[in-house]
Amino acid sequence: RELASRIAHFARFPQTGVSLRQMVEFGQNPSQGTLLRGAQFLHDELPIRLAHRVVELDSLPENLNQMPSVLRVKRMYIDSFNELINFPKASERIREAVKEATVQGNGDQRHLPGNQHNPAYQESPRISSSHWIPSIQHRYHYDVKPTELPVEVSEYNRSFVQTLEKIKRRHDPVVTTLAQGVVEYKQRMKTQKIDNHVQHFLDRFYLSRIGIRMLIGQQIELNQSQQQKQRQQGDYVGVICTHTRVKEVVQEAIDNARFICGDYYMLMSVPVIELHCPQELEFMYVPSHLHHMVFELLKNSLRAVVELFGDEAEHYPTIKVVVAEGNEDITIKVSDEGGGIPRSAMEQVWTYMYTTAQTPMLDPEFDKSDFKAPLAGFGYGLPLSRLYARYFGGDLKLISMEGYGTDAYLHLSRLSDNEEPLA
Ligand code: W6P
Repeated sequence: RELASRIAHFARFPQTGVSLRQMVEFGQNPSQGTLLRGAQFLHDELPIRLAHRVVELDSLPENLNQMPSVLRVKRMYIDSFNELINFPKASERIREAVKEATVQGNGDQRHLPGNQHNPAYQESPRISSSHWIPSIQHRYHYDVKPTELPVEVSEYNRSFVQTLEKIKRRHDPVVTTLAQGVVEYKQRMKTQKIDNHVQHFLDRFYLSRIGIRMLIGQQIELNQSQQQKQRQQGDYVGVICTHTRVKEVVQEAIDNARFICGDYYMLMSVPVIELHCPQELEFMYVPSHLHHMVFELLKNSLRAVVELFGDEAEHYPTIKVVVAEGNEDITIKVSDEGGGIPRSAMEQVWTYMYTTAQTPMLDPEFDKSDFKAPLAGFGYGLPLSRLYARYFGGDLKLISMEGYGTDAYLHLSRLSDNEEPLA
């Protein structure tokens, strides 16, 4: 069909990675003209990324790619792909206006990296100079004088953001839908383990999803702060905070995890979590990602400790969080004395496995209001946290002493020049 060949066509283009630094440089006090360039970049880039995912879903083994849940997810990607390629390109008038208002500097316009070396991409008629996003050194040369822009520019931006919001919402249930697919797959295959091939597919798929949602979220946020005429709120550029205060975010994660834990196990006394962190340490990051990862690690440690010592214990061994500041990395170590993980089970920790205890949540008849989410162990927390870490050039590692406890090392790159990893 025509659709199939369009998807195949877009999937032949390489995906273009963006670094945290580029996102920040692009998003600092963007004018409507800059936002339009962002919209044009996403208008080109998102269909490529979505097409790659559709092709990957199709090339899953026969017994997987025909499962209802997998087909539902594929449908979402195809619908969003269609919406984007049917979204009109900015009109000649709009593009001319933005180009006119652009102060031409020394002509050294820069592209997002990656594609300029790819001959296929250069042949593509979709690429025009308006696709280019200036880097910070050239920002002021290329910035746009907002007063000179016709209203059509902001109208176009607003309409594109609406499309992005719709797409983002459509894809909200992707993780749970695919998780349901994994459950069905394991039932059908009568196995508890998931195939290495499937594991790698899911890692790539979810990593790609993190990237797509980051770019979409950034464009939505930048438009909203521009519309509300508020200067950038404090240190925020979209969802990125240029001065993320590590101690503050980690302490917040500690408080939340302890609260959830006490509530879940109905504890008299919740394990103490000690934090050692340089008071003033800050770096460029997405605070919500940082919170998510640390919160996830702490829930695992709390669960291990409470389950080892029982929910009636008066005292638990303290969980220790140490934050270290290096030149390349900020590393957050979470240490618990929760008995550790057998070496043979280490690999399982990173696989996407919904254990039987969690299946009720995936039953459509199941009453969510009755359900008590397990403290940790939906099976997705750790592998997804590792993907969040890797997305900006970090990593997550576990070292365990069976019979004693576990150390989790969360490495976060502070260089912020790492391009998005795009498999
Ligand atoms: C455990 C198992 C685990 C996973 C992740 C982080 C901490 C811990 N502790 O016992």
